[in-house]
Amino acid sequence: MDKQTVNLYFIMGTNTTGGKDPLAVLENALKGGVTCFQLREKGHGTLTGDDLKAFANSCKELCERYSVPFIVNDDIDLAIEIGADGVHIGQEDGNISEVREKVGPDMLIGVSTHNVTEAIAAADAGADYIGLGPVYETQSKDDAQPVIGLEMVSEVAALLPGLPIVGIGGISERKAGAVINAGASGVAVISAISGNENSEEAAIRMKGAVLLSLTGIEM
Ligand code: 3NM
Repeated sequence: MDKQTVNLYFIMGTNTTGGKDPLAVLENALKGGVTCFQLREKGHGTLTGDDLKAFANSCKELCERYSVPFIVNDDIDLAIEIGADGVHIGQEDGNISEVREKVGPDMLIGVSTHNVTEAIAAADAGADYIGLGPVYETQSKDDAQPVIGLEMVSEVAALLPGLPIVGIGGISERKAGAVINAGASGVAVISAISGNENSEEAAIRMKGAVLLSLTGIEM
């Protein structure tokens, strides 16, 4: 998997948009240039069953229109059923090689990691990319682990130079550059895009910050 694919990784569920229409938020984020999208339908009042499937299909269609990979969080069966581009799993969601058996050779597998041991284990087991966090304090995950800071990003990036590493957790437009400078290939965000009144503008500015740090060129 190309490191550029995770430059600006947007995560959303129907309960993370502050009442705004989630499909409108997603489309605006896509217009603003997000490079990857994960549907993370978790927590109170979220969709299940056929409603979730229909919503996931709508997200997938939108992502296809913008040629952006569509990744499903946790729900491997749903990812297979609707033909998602990838699945993202946590440390408690089973063994990566078993997931690979299930999804086949082509689907991307991303894994949430929080330290060097988990990152190396995920890479060894064939993860296509890892999420690494929480880099900063986050309001978007109830059971978030303790903050790992930029030093951990640098440490993991130095150990796994070939692996796309996505920093996650409390990353704002202002902080994105530092995460990239520490060695991440990209940043994954919920609130920085969906919590903003204008998701397209937020994505454009965030992408600019990421690309400036990666290339030194103002976009
Ligand atoms: N996973 P925001 S932090 C979904 O550390 C998620 O693994 C994390 O949301 C981890 O950009 C997080 O609003 C929430 O902080 C990210």
